Amino acid sequence: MSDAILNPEAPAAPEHVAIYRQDYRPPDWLVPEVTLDFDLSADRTRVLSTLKVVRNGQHDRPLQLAGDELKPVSVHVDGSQARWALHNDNLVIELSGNEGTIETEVELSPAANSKLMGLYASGGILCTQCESEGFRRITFHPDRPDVLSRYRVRMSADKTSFPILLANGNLVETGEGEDGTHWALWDDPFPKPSYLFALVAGDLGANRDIFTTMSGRKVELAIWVRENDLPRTRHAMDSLKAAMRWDEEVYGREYDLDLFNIVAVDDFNFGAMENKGLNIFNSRYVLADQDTATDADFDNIAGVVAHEYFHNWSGDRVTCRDWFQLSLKEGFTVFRDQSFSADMGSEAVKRIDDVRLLRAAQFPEDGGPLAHPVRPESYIEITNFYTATVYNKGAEVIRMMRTILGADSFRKGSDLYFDRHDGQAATCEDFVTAMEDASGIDLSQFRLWYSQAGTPKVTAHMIHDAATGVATLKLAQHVPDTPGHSGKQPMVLPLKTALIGADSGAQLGDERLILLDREEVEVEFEGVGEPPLLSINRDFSAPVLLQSERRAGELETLAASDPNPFARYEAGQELMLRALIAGARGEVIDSSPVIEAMRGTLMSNALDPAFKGEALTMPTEAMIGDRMEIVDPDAIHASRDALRRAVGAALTALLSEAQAAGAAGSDLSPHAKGVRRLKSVALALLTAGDPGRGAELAKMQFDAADNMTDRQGALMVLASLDAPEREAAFGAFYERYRADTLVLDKWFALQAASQRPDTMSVVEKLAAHRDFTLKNPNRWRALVANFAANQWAFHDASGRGYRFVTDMILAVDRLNPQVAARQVPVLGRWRRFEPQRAELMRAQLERIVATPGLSKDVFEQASKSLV
Ligand code: 0A1
Ligand code: ZN
Repeated sequence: MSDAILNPEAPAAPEHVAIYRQDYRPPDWLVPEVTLDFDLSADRTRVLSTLKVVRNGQHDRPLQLAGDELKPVSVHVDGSQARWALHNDNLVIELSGNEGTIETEVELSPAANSKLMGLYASGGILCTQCESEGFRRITFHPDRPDVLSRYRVRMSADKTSFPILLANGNLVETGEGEDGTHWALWDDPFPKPSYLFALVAGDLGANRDIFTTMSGRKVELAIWVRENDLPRTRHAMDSLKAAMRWDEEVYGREYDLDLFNIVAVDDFNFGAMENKGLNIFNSRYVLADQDTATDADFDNIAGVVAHEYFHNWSGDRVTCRDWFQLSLKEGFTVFRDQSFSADMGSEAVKRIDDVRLLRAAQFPEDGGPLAHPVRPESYIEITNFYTATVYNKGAEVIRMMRTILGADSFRKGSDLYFDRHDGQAATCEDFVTAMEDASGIDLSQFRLWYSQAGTPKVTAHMIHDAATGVATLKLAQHVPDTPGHSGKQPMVLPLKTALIGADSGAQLGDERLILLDREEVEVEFEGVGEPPLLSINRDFSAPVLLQSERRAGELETLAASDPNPFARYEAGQELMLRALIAGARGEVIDSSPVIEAMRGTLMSNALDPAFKGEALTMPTEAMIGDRMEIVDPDAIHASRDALRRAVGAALTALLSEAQAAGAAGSDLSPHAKGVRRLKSVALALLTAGDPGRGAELAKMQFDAADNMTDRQGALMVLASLDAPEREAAFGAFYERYRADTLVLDKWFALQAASQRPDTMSVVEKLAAHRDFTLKNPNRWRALVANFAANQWAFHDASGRGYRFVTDMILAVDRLNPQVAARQVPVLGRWRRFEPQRAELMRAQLERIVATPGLSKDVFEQASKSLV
């Protein structure tokens, strides 16, 4: 029943309209105060909202409150029934004065909310996800990030089912209600946009701790999980405290509330969410112990816990003006979490991992139909823009500013940014301006990193004049065209560069920071006595594709002796890539340079095991494909397999030694993690050389493991073998962990990633397995995303893989469009493949676009991929 006085028939929703950055207008109405009253239950939740609204500037436009699948039960303005109308889900209210109090009431069913946006139920817990536009699924509201309000939230629920009631800010009061209910009143003193609102109601236990801030304030910390998961929260708590301390020491940022809560839920679309004072996490980024989590899981937990915590300043205290500015908080916060993780472990290994991710996820995006700038110009569905470009390339942009400014000026710039914009909704432009103002360095041209998409290509060519001792480095850049944008301007590319003596293997002079800011630049190095080798883009100081002529033996020398660990790693990878690409082109390759480089790495006393593990990891099949004009998955697979076999057979003794080493599972030091990493990398190579022996060794490693890293490493090797040990190990793993959701995801993922001729059939069977479900994003991705990332299997020439993934996208789209849409880009890469596969992929995209009732999320990704 509604008490509408004016409620004309709502016009049909406009189909998938695009929103443009240049259309930004400040909000018509501000909302200084929000009071919410929740009467919570899984099937029927009543939400009463009271908004204090104030006209913003001189205009006569009505108040527009966004809604998504909401039906108003009642609407009142200043206590009286109001004139309102629904236009495309939005509530439009004509207000005569400049202020008003708006009360709306709606009813929701959290249990029926399969999109996991707004208020939903996960395993008996009620929780919210509001970024980007989920708040409008809870109540009518302007729901845009530049409307900041103070929130007061009352929640009431059945005491037995929901003994714990949490929201943002401070707990003001609790009490008992009627019929076995209880209530809690929360107040958040910091004005915030609606996307940072959160509440949780559930039967949860807490791991509690205290953190004393740099000014001596005590903060109560709590990580809320199901009671029996409490023992698995220790690492997350340690990570949280380390992150809080680090942000004080490195950025001078102190936590601002008296309590900080983290809640873990099993059903969550992304990794975690930085709601003010109440972070909500996908349980995979909270729960870990030696027996169920790998070292990589532990590292990811530390990284995500830190990321969400760091958002308290870079996101919450200073938020985004509009969603085009998303990288303002995400790029900066990713950079902050990367730096934190580097400081907690090995800087070089962390950089290698981050660059690997950038190349695997962002470079393909930048080179494909969905390429967009770090600050996009338009979107249809904003959740499609939580991308590797906005996050990871955005982090690279911040990193480059720090490289150009130097650490001290960068810190002055971040201080100025936080001071100047505290409590505001800011823009990427504001951030760059603060950096300029603090450093005195002009970043006008540098701003192109925010507006030009595409990975710049850099070519390097060096000439050495032995007589004068002058080496001349000629550099050129080209920024490729991307959809809707051609004829780009040269960018500012900071390239850390040094010369290495070809004879001595020693660095010749100091490292230089070259700013390549025109199409072509020439740089001279003097006093170069011996033939120089080029060590360029060290630490990956600019996110570019580098093409450099290399003389015979150059990469080998750099891989063995470049004093910059990242550059050394790069030279080794480039050496492998050249062999792998040649092999995929059908050339007969000499594998001995790769074998000798790997032998050198394995025998080195100077390198730590973690670095060795990285250096011995061959580029993935996808990465090889990214470097080829046309991707032929079968040829790439054969080439990589052949090189792995050759290495495994040639280095058996050294690899066996590395595989036999081990570290106590309870030891989480960087060294112990490195030993385990190297152990499983060595096992994989050994197995390539001798599959029979490999199967035995892997099964032994699997059985003897006292930690998940060794166990999963062994199972990963077994997954691609045809041996009785494979079935035995997978069976044992399933029996042991079938009740553990997160570990069972690994069981699905490993099979989906296996490199066997029957992987497709196995994956199809797994989609019908009783433990598979479309409703849990982690489980769906464990199977579908891992399969789609398995280049050789997914790109089977029959097109069966494309059909399967499309079926899964369409099936999950009906429940959860965000999960579905994130899987579309793998099909969108069709132009990169040989014509038959390209056609088969395209046909599936056509099929998606033609599907009735498609979400706008999937529509945007699929239709843009076809253009
Ligand atoms: N701001 C979060 C990311 C996030 C975005 C959307 C979500 O739900 C659809 C959830 C989380 C972060 O960067 O961690
Ligand atoms: Zn974030």
